Amino acid sequence: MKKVLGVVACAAVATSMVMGANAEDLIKVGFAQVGHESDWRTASTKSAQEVFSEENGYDLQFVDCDNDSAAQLEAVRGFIEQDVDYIIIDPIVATGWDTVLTECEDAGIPVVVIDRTIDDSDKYVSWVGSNFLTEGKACGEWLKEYAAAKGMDEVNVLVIEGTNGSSAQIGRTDGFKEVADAEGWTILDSQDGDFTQAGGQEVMESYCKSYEGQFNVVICQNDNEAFGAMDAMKAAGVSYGPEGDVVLVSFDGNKPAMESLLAGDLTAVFECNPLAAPTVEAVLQQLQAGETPEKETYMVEGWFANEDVVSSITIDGEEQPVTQMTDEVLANRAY
Ligand code: GZL
Repeated sequence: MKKVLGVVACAAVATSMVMGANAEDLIKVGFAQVGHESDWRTASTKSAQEVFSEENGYDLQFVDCDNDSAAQLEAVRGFIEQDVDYIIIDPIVATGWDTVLTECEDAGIPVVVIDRTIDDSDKYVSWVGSNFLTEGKACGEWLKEYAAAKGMDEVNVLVIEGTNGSSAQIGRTDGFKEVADAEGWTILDSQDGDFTQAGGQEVMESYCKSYEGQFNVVICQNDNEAFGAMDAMKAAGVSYGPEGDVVLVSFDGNKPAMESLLAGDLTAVFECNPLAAPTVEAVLQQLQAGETPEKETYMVEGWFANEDVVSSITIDGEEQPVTQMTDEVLANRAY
């Protein structure tokens, strides 16, 4: 590929993490991060910056792509221009990747995908992340058991989705819908809250007007949307939580959400582990050693509830525990 000097006009500017000498001895890694939209993202970025530090032997070129797919593609092309050793991508959306991944391949730069998936190209060495379809199914299977235990004769659901087109939104939506359809539940509406607190509040404000008195379950596809939904429901006089009129659940499980679960605002949380960077680093070390890493590595994550009404759920034939949130469980959380 011809390399031209030029400024890569990018919404986000690569931030070199190298302060000391001997920069040429460091492994140069370009990381195109989704953005800074959520607590989950903050934890993911912090983990990556700790792992790919200069003292660990890395020169991290970090780009926050601000949830802008065009900026993310430009960031990756910028890494090619800089001739980094490896490129890490957390893809904002799952498609539109084959062209730029071909450019990475032509430049001889291995790509590792972290967290979300790329669904229209396999021109990357390895992916490390979560099974979003399983997370969605876990939410559905838990609600099935919870509704039965609580004698809920109707389940009328509102969903606040994550960034549309992201694999997290696709998987969680499809997984939950599979159970909802099998159970005959009514999904009254399902709109994009963009994984942000403001987005969750805006969608929930609209829902409180359009579906007043019609819903008894709200599924938020991340913690921050759930915090926004709480503000909207409070303002509309809608009660939520185990003692309220509405079952409110979220995905992710960062500390603020687990505190909310313990306090009885959230009824259940379906964990999505943001700490994939150490596993990605192990992949890079394998590549450095000339070894072939696994194509896919899944993060370990669990399911949590405020009460011990449902002690386990079965997902695709496998029984999995549901952990009741307590002070002790909260104190032992890594993030
Ligand atoms: C999922 C991750 C999602 C989180 C959100 O792995 O990509 O993006 O669920 C984050 O909090 O914004």
